[in-house]
Amino acid sequence: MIAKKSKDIKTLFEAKGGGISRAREALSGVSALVVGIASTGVSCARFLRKCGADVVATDSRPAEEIPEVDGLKALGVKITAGGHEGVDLNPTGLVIVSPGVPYNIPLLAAARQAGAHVISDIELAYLFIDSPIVAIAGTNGKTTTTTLIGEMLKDAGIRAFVGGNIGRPVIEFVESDAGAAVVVLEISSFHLETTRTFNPHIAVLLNITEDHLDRYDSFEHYAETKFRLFENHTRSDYAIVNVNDPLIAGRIREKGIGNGSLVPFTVAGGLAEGLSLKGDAILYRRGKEMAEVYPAAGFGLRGLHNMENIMASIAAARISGVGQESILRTLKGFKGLGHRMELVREIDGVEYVDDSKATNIGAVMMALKGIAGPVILIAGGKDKGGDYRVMNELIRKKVRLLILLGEARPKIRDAFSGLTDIVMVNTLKDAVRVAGSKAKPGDTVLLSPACSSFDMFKSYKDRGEKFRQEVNSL
Ligand code: UMA
Repeated sequence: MIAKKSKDIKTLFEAKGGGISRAREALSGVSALVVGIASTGVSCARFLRKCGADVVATDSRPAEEIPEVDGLKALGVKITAGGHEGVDLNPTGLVIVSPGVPYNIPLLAAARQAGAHVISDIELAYLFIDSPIVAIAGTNGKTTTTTLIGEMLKDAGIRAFVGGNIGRPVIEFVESDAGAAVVVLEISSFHLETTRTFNPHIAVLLNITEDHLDRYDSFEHYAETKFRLFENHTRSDYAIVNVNDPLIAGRIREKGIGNGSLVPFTVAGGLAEGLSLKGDAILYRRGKEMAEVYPAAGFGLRGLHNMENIMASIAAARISGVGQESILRTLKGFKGLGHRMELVREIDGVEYVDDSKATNIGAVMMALKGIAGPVILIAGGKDKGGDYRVMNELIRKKVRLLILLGEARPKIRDAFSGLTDIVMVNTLKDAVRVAGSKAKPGDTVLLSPACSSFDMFKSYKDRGEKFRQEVNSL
């Protein structure tokens, strides 16, 4: 039997833009495989069918656990669920892989071997987007910065789509055919593993600290993946980067950071070009023609890491055409996002703070640095393979009591033993009770786990909500 041959898609990557009408021309008759049927996979499968592609979607979860299966089948998507065995790669030319699916599972290795183009949803969408893209990457601060830039554009009356890792798959933008003056995307390293021609006009890199080491074979591998953001930059693009981050600064010194114009920022001060702090002000200088001053205080966002997010947002918004007034109005009105250093309640002089979004070590370090008094830290969850000992100094100086929870408990206890008092608990309820019974006025009880939540909770949001409930029942 002669296998059905997929339409030749080589030319797909040679053109760009044209929205859904070019997508229909380019994708009609293409055999596509969608790997992972969660929010990204569902939106990509739907889009590809709309464009006339033959679509197979596969997921390791059984069909009964995937609510969207029936809807996709009704659109003509063929489903292989409960594992990837039996997926026929023969006619497949295009493979769209969800960010949560590891890069090298056997199915994807076999697809590459068979000559298929394995790309992320970000790359697929990019091929058809006409608007300039602002992409925000970094280990921490991505969602806050992405949201801020979106709000600044909105305040200035500039129509923007905001999506990506923040929770709204970007292919929905292409599918809607709504158009926008700017597309703002939160980009994770998972996305960047499988981009190819993706080239954001404005690329922001906030920081790189250890994360996702359960997925990457080394920290260098994780960092290199993040630098792919700049890979296709040309001279007309912009690289807005935090030069106070030692890894990013080192990279710029050694290899540069793509061919775009460099817009550096730092909270350390003293830059002749870019954004830096001087006393209570942010100075933004570009060449001889631009020198602007913004206040560095009086905003709802607090802490040095948020100052970095603010600087990056100012630069991206200004380059996108937002005026200073809109920027300031947005910064003054923006209260921050939930589960990030969020004050839940104060009881008898003790502040209870929800930082459930701190799913890696760097985020916890930033949280501890931002708190002046003693801390009772609730940490632990699903380990992501990092080395907790980089926090030793901060734990010794700031943490009066460490309450550990979840799968990572023994590993964290071993890392910090002898540095502070440590208590192991089985539930978040017990963690909050122990914290409440030991806290003294002036203390901060901080949930900042340094781990993902999936061993005990649905998500970091779920963990944060449960923490809030327990604190409110104290
Ligand atoms: N799966 C397989 N085979 C495998 C492994 C997984 O089929 O070998 C399946 C899973 O059963 C699941 C699907 O693949 O059904 C995984 O999909 P997904 O995790 O990519 O889920 P989506 O809903 O598509 O969410 C993704 C991003 N998830 C991840 O990167 C893990 C979301 O980022 C993003 O908001 C969404 O796309 C829309 O763009 C979340 C995230 O945790 C917030 N991101 C990481 C982070 O911020 O640290 C990078």
